[in-house]
Amino acid sequence: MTGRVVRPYGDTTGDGMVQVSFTLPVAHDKRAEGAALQLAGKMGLDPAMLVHARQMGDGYTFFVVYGRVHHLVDLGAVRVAERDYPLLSAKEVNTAVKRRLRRKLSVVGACIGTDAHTVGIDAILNVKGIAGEKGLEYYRELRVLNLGAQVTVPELVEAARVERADAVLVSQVVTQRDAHLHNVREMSAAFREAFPAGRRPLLVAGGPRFDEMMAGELGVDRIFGRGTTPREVASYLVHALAAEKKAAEKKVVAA
Ligand code: B12
Repeated sequence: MTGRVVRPYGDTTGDGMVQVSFTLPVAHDKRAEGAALQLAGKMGLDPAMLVHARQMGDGYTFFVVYGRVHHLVDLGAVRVAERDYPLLSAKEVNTAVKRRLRRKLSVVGACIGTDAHTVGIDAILNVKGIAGEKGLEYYRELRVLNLGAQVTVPELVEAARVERADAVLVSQVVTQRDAHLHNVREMSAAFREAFPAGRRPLLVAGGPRFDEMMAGELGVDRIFGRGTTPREVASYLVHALAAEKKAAEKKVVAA
């Protein structure tokens, strides 16, 4: 995917039409609608058409605006975290864990901070799974402890120590005031302090509004975003732990 330039599509190919929605702190009247169009114009929508306006409680109005942008998207300049490991079946994951670790792979998961949105982490961990895939509990060679919601960082570190966790999976759904970023940074710093280098569990964060490119910045090994399936996570764990084990063996040989 290099060097291809595209425009948004609305009614006809390449017409540049987009739809945006936002809320302004004003009661719904003609002036509020004008204010919405002024904002859309400043955002580069020209022409801009107001297609929906609805008062949201006292003094707030929600708007949907449809309009043309003149920007181009350069597909060659898109940067995303692409999957750089093979997608394995449950059977292949179990076989790989057995062969490479010769014991069960221990996973501890939680939703940290004040976040109580457990549906995402449950979808990854619980047998029930998501999108027709079973969760990690289903994998015979994985031992999973799901701590649930509103787990504190010290509780998580302690559980990881008791369980001898190979991987710690943390979910963050609420992003108000960048809570997800602060919580993950705090978590990764605590694990670095509590475990010596080379003994720290693999740290994985997930949630719908993470930028998957931010793993390094947040101090975790991997970030999974919207629409992640359990199989992707299980395959990653096997891949990452095998790579770690290889690196450790190389060090021993070199010493
Ligand atoms: C259900 C829900 C709730 C339920 C949660 C029940 C529960 N047990 O989880 C309840 C009613 C409790 C709730 C409460 C609140 N909610 Co709510 N909630 C939702 C809702 C409708 C759906 C979330 C969901 O279940 N998605 C389905 C799962 C499967 O998707 P997912 O979380 O993205 O998970 C997938 C991936 O992200 C990824 N993933 C997620 N975690 C992890 C972790 C790892 C390790 C990995 C590998 C992958 C991974 O894999 C999953 C499977 O694909 C969303 C809106 C929406 N449509 O998303 C709002 C939403 C998340 N809630 C929101 C808010 C504001 C709240 C409240 C603050 C409301 C209030 N004022 O009280 C409270 C906060 C409570 C708290 N302390 O956290 C906002 C968050 C806004 C923001 N920017 O942060 C949202 C976006 C609604 C909105 N548009 O305003 N909520």
